[in-house]
Amino acid sequence: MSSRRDFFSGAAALVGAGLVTRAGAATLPEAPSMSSAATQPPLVPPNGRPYNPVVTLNGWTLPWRMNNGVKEFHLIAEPVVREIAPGMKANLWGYNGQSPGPTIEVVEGDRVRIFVTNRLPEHTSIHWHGQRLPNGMDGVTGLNQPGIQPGKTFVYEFVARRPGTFMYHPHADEMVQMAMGMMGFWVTHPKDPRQHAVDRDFVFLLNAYDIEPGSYTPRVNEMTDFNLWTINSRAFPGVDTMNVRQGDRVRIRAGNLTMTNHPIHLHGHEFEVTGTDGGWTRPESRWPEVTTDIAVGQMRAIEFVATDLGDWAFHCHKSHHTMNAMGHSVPNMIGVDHRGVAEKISKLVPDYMVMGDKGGSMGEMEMPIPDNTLPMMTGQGPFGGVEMGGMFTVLKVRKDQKPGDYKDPGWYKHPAGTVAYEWKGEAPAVVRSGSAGGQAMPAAGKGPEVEVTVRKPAGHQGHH
Ligand SMILES: [Cu+2]
Repeated sequence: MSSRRDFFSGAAALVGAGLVTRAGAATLPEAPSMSSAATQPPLVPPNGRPYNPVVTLNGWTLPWRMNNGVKEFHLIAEPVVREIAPGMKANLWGYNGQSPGPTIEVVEGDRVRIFVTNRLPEHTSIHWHGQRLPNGMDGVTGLNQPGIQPGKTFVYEFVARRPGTFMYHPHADEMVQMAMGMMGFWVTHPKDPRQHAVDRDFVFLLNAYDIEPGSYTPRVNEMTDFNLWTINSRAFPGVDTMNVRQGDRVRIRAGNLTMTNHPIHLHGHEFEVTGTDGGWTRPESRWPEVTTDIAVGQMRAIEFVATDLGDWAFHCHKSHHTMNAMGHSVPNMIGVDHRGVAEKISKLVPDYMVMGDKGGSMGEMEMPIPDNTLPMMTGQGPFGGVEMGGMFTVLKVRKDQKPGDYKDPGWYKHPAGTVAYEWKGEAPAVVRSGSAGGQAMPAAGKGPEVEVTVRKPAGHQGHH
């Protein structure tokens, strides 16, 4: 029988989280399962060595049991239904009820034993990306171990030797299993909790799916043309915000398990990259940034002090990664006055959609979309449509966000006189130069014509 724990917030049900089993050593540890895609509060370690727990955006940390000094976890690879954002669910493969799977948190030097049960219709394995471990624990099917067949359980055991930021994912039918959402985050905390201590430590994976509008299951043969760019398998406005207190030292750790790079950009603050795949960066190697590129298979930890109050955008800077699933071959209609035309075409082609003729502002546009599909650009802010999707969320810096409180404080209330405003005075006539400009260069290959054009009558504005 499963026990139900209450320390997780709201209606989120953590099922079967018995941290100590009745029967003891000879049994499998229980495998807690998460039914909610909401961000769960940090799991304060109930036993073992102390550490400062992380917060997984739209995710949770896997409880463990101690067995003669060994931290034992139980992962179940299985089909899951993941809410990508309100209004859209996806049939994915994941671990313990969700995709990504739960975050695993251990302490440098911990001996760790992970039981992996396969409830998928094909074999799998887990590779502990970035870890120092015995070769036979590295999880590459065929190279380091046979695949875990459906219905079977394998045991991985190693000492978490190096503190830092890691990921886990299958090394078996990889392209399919990762395109279906099989992945998770791993943090090995330093032995001394005062080392690298921060006030808030957020973690998530960058991932991507190819889900046709109106359908539920990713296409798994996709190599480049993904249409849903997600933060921990959530698309904006489904990505929870990162809520911090003014003056907090904040760390954000991201791992990239998509097939392309993501220049991750933070507004309002400069950060430093304090951790990479290989561990902590040396302080003398750091420089300030507002964007850092995270390549395929990489992990990055960035840190900053949240000095400035407000709601600050945090997003991938590839603009098509902050949009949700869109059709292909959409023509650019900027400058085309199509008033009345769209309506006529819609009668002939029901799913016809016009890119805005004034810059494509679709955030405010009402158009019919298939069931189980997110609008391309959406999310309501205090001033209207945010016109974003995909890899986008908000860092909320507040004076009164209590330590340990991760609840959304609502929208920022801007002090009077600090919001951009509309100019309502006279607009002077714009004076433009009538010349092409003295610096204008003749077109290539037109050299001999220059002398000819000199003879042309005054007033001609061609080449000089
Ligand atoms: Cu991106």
